[in-house]
Amino acid sequence: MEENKEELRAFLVDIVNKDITPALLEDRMIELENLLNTYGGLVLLRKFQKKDQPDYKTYIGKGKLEEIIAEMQRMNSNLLIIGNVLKPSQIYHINELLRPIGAKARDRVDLILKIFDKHATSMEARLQVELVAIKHMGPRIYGMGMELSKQWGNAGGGKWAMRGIGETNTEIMKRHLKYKIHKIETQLKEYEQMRKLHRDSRLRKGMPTIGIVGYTNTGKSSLLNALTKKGILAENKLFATLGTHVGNLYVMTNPETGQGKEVLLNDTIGFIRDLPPKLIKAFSSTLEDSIEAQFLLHVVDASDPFVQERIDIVNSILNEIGAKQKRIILFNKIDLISPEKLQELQKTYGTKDNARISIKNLSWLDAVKRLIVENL
Ligand SMILES: Nc1nc2c(ncn2[C@@H]2O[C@H](COP(=O)(O)OP(=O)(O)OP(=O)(O)O)[C@@H](O)[C@H]2O)c(=O)[nH]1
Ligand SMILES: [Mg+2]
Repeated sequence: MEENKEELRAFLVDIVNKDITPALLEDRMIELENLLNTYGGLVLLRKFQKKDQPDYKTYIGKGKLEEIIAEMQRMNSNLLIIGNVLKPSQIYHINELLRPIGAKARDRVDLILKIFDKHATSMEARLQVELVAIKHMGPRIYGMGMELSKQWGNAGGGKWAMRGIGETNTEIMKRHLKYKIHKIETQLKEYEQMRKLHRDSRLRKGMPTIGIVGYTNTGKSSLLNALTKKGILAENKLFATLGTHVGNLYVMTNPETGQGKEVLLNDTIGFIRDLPPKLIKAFSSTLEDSIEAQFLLHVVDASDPFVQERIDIVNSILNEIGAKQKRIILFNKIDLISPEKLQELQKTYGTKDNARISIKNLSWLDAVKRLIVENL
């Protein structure tokens, strides 16, 4: 990607509702900053605008945008990150305004896609990212075609003739992208079928699958590693995991007879707020193993100041992808919270069907295994 070559010196802008609390505003900013850091950029300035109705043409209000562009030029910034999901024409118009100062604009989805692109290592994940990128960028390209045809049309006398050229190019582009989408979807179908075969064979063997889900960076991969010694990359980055990882775990189902059972744990992509449905859908085949799982372990970062908000976001995405099974919350990272906060969590969420864990201290391992056995 073109941006990888030059140092990214970014301005972050978030357009928020007028009634947002300062704490939530700060949380959104930190998350946006984390996304940019994960992608690999330097934050020069953070700005927000309180606005209930985004600007129709440029999303950010006109005056505010002019002010931002002038300041970006002064500070030699080459990237404007907008923490919202913009319409293709809006991002196009902002980019046009940024062109004279040699900078570009990206919205939240662009940024997440670029991170996905950077982290996709398996062939399947790469295909999924490519698919969603085309679906996301496609309308932008058509939008540009429309813009161009309008500009050409207004420029000279031959309005209809010139518009014709713009539309022809758009049509060619549309056809090309349609073909590309079809090709990728066919390839992805093969992976999906392979996965289904594996799932069916596990079912025949009576081996249950348990899905590990949760907000991004909460410790899902760390949990799988701790339980199965799988050695999956776990790092302090958003969306470190793309695609699925499975690990086997042997649990004792009857301590008296020494009888046990092998279960499969399934780790997958983390969730984040404002994730557009089409982005989730692109990963639906990898999420399928979780949707089909016997139950879900929902990993929550206990040290997060917005625990309930994160739980709600994950639950709503799970509902959206049709995961109906039982969800068991595991509060992770309890090494990072005070005994008072721990008590508070206990009071709010109870202890039945929930567990408190920390990957830094493995004394909880047996409690989690017990929870798994109880729910098999
Ligand atoms: N202090 C502390 N850090 C933890 C704990 N569990 C995980 N981490 C750290 O949290 C970061 C994220 O861990 P991951 O296991 O990669 O999280 P994930 O949920 O798989 O993240 P994504 O795949 O990016 O969605 C890593 O830096 C871990 O070392 C814990 O119990 N305590
Ligand atoms: Mg992970």
